[in-house]
Amino acid sequence: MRSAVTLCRVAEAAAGPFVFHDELESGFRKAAELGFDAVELFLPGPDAVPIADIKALQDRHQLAIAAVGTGAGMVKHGLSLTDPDPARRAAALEFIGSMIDFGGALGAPAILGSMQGRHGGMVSRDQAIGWLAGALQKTGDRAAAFSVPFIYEPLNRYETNLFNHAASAVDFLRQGDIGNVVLLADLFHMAIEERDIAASLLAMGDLLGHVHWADSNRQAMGFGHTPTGPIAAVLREMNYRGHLSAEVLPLPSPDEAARQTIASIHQHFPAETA
Ligand code: LER
Ligand code: MN
Repeated sequence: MRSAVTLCRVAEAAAGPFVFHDELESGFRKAAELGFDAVELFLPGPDAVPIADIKALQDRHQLAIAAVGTGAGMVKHGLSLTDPDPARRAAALEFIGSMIDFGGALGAPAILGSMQGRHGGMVSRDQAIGWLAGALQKTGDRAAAFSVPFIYEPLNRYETNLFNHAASAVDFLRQGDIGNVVLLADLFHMAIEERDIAASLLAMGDLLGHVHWADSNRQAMGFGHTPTGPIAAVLREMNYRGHLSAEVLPLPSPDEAARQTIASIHQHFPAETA
């Protein structure tokens, strides 16, 4: 289990659930000072920051890249994998592919969150899920070239109507024969949708690949009312080795959100973080 904190440089996501929004140099420095193992990057696109610059920051601050988000494709360009227009779907897949290549060069997986889109209007549920499955087969293959998985994130009902629950996402990946794709457990979305977060994590089994370590109100873990003890216990029982990444609102300030995140990880994983 490794700790990570989010760094966002997407202007359209300035009010989003990311801890540090200032220059990458500052975000890397703060992450390192607070003792994080890694940073998760939310950038405008694959060419926003040269890979060599990111590697230099990693070397200077001794931080891994936990994952890279693809949501800029949605918030900047309005792209989604379930758009009724085939040209827009193709553009969405190409944007995600370029982010897989960008992350891959840094040894990091890419995440599909908001770019999964939703069904409705001209698009039936079966149609949207078929497009999503086809896209995930391709993104899983593309990520495999870098020996990293591709990460699919179920979201709460206000952000998608495709998959809101761990169990249905697990069935979807297993039945669709979708290889090299793992699931992201965002504990904020799960606090809205799941009956029992710990049981749902357990049901993900070896498909659990990444965790957004966020409390019920999307603040740092410990600032809301999610019962963290049973969640940490189940992650230990599963021998979870991925990241706990703080994709949370920068409240009451970015520094305090980051400090609380690290404190909660030390509190719940004393042996792993000793
Ligand atoms: C992205 O990780 C996420 O959790 C979604 O809510 C997109 O905003
Ligand atoms: Mn998330």
